[in-house]
Amino acid sequence: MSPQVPAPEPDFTPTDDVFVRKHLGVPDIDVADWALVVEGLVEHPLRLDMAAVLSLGTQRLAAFHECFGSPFAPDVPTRAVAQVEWAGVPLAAVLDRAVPGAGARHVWFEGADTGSFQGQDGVTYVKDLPLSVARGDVFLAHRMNGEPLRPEHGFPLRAVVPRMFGTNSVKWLTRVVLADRRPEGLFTTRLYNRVLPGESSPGPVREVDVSSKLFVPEEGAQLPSGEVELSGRAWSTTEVVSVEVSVDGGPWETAAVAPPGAGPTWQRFSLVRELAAGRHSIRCRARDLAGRVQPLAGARNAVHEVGVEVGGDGLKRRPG
Ligand SMILES: Nc1nc2c(c(=O)[nH]1)N[C@H]1C(S)=C(S)[C@@H](COP(=O)(O)O)O[C@H]1N2
Ligand SMILES: [Mo]
Repeated sequence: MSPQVPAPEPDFTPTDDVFVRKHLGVPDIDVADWALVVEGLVEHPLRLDMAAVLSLGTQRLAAFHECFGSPFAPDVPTRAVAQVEWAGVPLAAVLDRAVPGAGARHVWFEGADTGSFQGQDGVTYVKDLPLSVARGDVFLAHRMNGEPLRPEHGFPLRAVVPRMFGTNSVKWLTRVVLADRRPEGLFTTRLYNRVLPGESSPGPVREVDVSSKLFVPEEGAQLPSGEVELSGRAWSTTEVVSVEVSVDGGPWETAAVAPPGAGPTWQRFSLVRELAAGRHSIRCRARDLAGRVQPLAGARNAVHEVGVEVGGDGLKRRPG
């Protein structure tokens, strides 16, 4: 992409359409009783109520948000992706106050949700990141798309880890622990681990894969024949440099891809294409700056395919 092309304004998924994931249910939290505790290997353990969090200042972060999907079906694509404008404060501002000790290497994030999962009782939702990664990337959000976080999205405060799968973005955040080791647990060392291409042993599910999704037309759409705009979004840990579209298993055609934004946002792609009457399958695949390409099948980020029906002359475009 030419550097002269200005980055487009990010587009956001309406909150009503953002997917919701919860392993242990939605905890009922009264913000008046809530606090974020920061402890472990820190010089100054903290207990921050919401006023103290707000006193750190409020910044915005536009970021795509993608669910990894079931840890029991690691090769099944979920296509659960959204883009959100978060408001909150970088974790670094909190860590600057707590001052991690010399031995601190890992940051544990604990949610207020507890319960049973996969037959195990008394489970808490805990995730962790290396301290250097957490300090650089983690954002603590109390607002989503211009309104306070809704209960199901982590009210009153959640972690957001840009360019990592949603599983890392701990909701209902109540405790941050600085430690010299990773936490053993269902969601850290047992589930949500995978072997990446080119590696021999499993590691935690963190960075997203290169991926793309067709937004328009949707699966099952009825379209008039003629020129149709095929469009969607593509994202990765780095810039998406190309998206190709294939109709009915035909050759891959190069779509127009918007330049990347300054932050961790997705990129729009589109291709205008003539479609004759009949049923068609449309697929898209993205390639990123690191040379990663979406596989055709058998992986979480396998190419997305939608089936559409193009009518003959009788099918008119529906109003609205
Ligand atoms: N405390 C807590 N945080 C959590 C989860 C959870 O079950 N409990 N689910 C995770 C998963 S798997 C995803 S994909 C995201 C989803 O965030 P959302 O529901 O706001 O879209 O939250 C993550 N954070
Ligand atoms: Mo998820």
